[in-house]
Amino acid sequence: MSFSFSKVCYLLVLTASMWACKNKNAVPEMQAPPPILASEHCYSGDTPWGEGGADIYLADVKKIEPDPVESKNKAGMVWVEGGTFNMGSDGPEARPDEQPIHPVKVKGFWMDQTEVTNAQFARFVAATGYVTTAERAIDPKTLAEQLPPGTPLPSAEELAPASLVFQLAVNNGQPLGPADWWRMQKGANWQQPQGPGSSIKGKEAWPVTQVSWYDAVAYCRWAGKRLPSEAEWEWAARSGGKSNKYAWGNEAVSPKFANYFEGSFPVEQSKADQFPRCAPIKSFQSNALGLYDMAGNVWEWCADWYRNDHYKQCLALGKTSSDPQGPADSYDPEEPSTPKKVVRGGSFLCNDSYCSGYRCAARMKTSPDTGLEHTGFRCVRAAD
Ligand SMILES: [Ca+2]
Repeated sequence: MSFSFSKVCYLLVLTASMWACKNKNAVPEMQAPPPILASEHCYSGDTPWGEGGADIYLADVKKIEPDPVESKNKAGMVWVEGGTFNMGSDGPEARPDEQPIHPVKVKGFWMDQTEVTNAQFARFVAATGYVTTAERAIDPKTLAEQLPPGTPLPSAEELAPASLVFQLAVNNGQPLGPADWWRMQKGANWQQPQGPGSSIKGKEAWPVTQVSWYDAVAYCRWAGKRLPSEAEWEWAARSGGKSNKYAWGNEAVSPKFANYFEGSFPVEQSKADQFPRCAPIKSFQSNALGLYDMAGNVWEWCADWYRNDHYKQCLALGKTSSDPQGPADSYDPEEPSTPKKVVRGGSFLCNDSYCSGYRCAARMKTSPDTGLEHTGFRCVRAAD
């Protein structure tokens, strides 16, 4: 079973239901899937790292200058030696977008040992005055581009600054979907992740959340770093490409390994779950490279666009992909109108009955303008 989500998706659910009420016979047309890319577009090596997306957000990201001190700061980073590995999975739990396994080579790189914390992000905001996506009203032009043609736009009130907050779903006997456990909360942002009244006070060592992909890239620019490619992320989670299922090995998930959802997702959380939401960084053992929370806690943005068929295209190249940077465009058949970036590693909401996103090979996708309570990031930096 897969999971994907975007702020637009949530609004689409609302607007589509309103549309259906008003126009019983009118159903918004979905865009046709884009054509499959020719293999030469797979792993386009000349695509600049982390480029692409909505101009309105990228314009502010590009204003961020690297901080001269931060750009030389390697505190909290480890060197990840490069190498060649089999990316993806063909195990019994492997979802179609993790297949087929294909050979990938990555150069060595520096990587943050932990997810970026609230304290780190606060220093970035204090230094730059950056305003995150969730703190701004939703841009109607960007929204319209992601909705099927003919879909009416939400009202100005619904476009007010907001972000997605988790709530336990109510079991009503009907199939449950993400709109049952995500709430679009006005005023939710990185400083008040559950909305007005919540706070990050005392949570300086917790991962920053409610940050969009653009916010993550902006932070990286300030820190003289970048987001990892999806291949770098998986290589690192596997402690240098090992074939283990999880960052800790092959033993089944348990509270000793990661912050995940203990209970019956999404309706009941076990009282024994020590961390019902985020956990402070380094609450669980690191992997063999000294990287923490490469499984669970918060999903982590990668630089790459998401395509469900990407690995098929990579294998079709017939050679090892070298420092791949993802496809040139995005396609998610579950939400064909919405371009998405890759997120990796799973979160405090994953468990084996649902997404098991803490497997090294598990892929997930989110639209780059979406902030979520369970999504953050970590950064990497090239060799000196
Ligand atoms: Ca994580």
